[in-house]
Amino acid sequence: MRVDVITIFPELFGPFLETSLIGRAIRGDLVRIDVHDLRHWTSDRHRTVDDEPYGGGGGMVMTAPPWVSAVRAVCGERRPRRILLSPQGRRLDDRRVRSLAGEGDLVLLCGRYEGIDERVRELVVDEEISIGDYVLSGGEVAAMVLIEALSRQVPGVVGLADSVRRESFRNGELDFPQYTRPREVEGLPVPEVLLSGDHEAIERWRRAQSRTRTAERRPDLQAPDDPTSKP
Ligand code: 9WO
Repeated sequence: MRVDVITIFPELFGPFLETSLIGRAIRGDLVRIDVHDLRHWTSDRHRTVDDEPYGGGGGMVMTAPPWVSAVRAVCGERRPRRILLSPQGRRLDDRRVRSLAGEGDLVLLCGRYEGIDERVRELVVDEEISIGDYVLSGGEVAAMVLIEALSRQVPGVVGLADSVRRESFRNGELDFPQYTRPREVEGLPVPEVLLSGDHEAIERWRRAQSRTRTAERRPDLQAPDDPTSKP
């Protein structure tokens, strides 16, 4: 997988791309992530990327020319999917993550200020994605969310034990409760069944917990392999 990110704050991505799972994936050439400074594609002395909105109303809007030049330069001869992170986008979920992971190359556009000139969308954006219904100060953190979720779908990035555990979410169910040592925390014990050594009983308990939790907390999640669930 290859991802190019365009932002006016490339330094935000440094530690994120060096740390843990993603750092290892990049060093192992499983994913390639290049971060580009939008200001590189400005031509004035102050490297300006924003201007006042036509029609007034205050705030600043990102100007189209640097974006158009940057996206075209980063794409070169390639035809990557060009994604703008914004609250106006389609909501990201597990299904979309997996389908994007199969897309191949992506270019992520991270906006700032009060918005981006609409012609950027018309000229160099294929799709807008939101990670949730809230406004951030820019698209960078949303891009990191997308990169992290996508990287986990690349074969070899996540270990086997974890990838098996992930199946529960793929089936549309939440994780069961987890416990580790010590046996007791401030009077709270570990459920007896987990200490029993009865692996079938443990599996049944975990499934029941997952089901109850999903029904209580996220009734909107479907469980396609559960014949008692709604269509
Ligand atoms: C800022 C603002 C301030 C006053 C009134 C309205 C306003 N809208 C915005 C705004 O949407 N700014 C955006 C900041 C411009 C594009 C990049 N920014 C952004 C992306 N904020 N939040 C996201 C985002 C991206 C993905 N998923 C959730 C939020």
